[in-house]
Amino acid sequence: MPYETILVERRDRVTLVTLNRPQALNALNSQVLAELLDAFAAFDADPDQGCAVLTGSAKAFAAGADIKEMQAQGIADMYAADFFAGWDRFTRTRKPIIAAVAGFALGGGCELAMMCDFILAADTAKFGQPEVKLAVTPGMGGSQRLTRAVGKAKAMEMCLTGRMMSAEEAERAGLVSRIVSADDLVEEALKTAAMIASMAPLAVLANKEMVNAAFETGLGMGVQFERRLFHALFGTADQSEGMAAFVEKRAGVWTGK
Ligand code: CO8
Repeated sequence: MPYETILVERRDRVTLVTLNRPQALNALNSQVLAELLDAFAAFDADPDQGCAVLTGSAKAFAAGADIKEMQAQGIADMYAADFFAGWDRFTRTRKPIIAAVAGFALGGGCELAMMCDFILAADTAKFGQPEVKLAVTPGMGGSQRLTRAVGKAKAMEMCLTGRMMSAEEAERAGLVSRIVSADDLVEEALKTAAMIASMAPLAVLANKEMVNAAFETGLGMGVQFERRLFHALFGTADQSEGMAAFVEKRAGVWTGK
């Protein structure tokens, strides 16, 4: 499928996906969604790819869902099409995705960043859920993921006032894992992705799955789920190789088996 709204590059075992609608500050419309779903399905299915980076431009990661596309829609259109339910498929990508965010990550843009596995923020990043100013609400999971990430007080204030959070505040609140200078953002994200992609592939999948389970289960079930996945990895060739390599003071060589 040829893409018009995103750019996709493969760098060794890392896929770099760049949102590319500069005229609309990377606003997310149905075409962006379809192209992202296609690109990330291909990434997930490719055994040579281990981690992805999703980024935007220096000015905007994404300034939200496309207001001009939504403007004329009524409830019948939205409900019949289950508008934007396709984003749930994005969250089912099994391999890790790092969001590299510079500039505006607003509304659906903030929600998309939060659907990724972690966020690296440029010092220029600004996060917000300004939908209330359009007389609507977050619709791609923002009220839920932001609340889990930063707690009720900040999430409630941001959703009710639409105010933006700076990169520093976002890091303090736990929304982003690290801040890097805007000039270094994509290279740093690619470096981090390459490190993840160099790990044993099944262990990477298992680590992602178990951290995500923390959002869906209580503590007891979550700890049990972790222990069972930990046990399961002892059926893999890479576990034998990883532990032998440590004992023999050499680097592990992974087969993904
Ligand atoms: N949708 C469509 N177009 C947009 C959007 C957007 N979200 N954001 C910016 N643009 C367009 C502008 O209309 C403008 O286009 P044009 O040149 O044709 O007029 C172009 O991008 C540049 O934007 P500005 O001139 O406004 O740039 P500024 O630097 O002056 O301002 C801002 C930048 C502050 C980011 C400003 O553009 C802005 O406030 N944008 C809207 C932010 C917003 O409200 N986002 C939330 C959208 S609603 C949403 O995301 C809901 C998600 C859930 C939906 C799920 C449905 C089920």
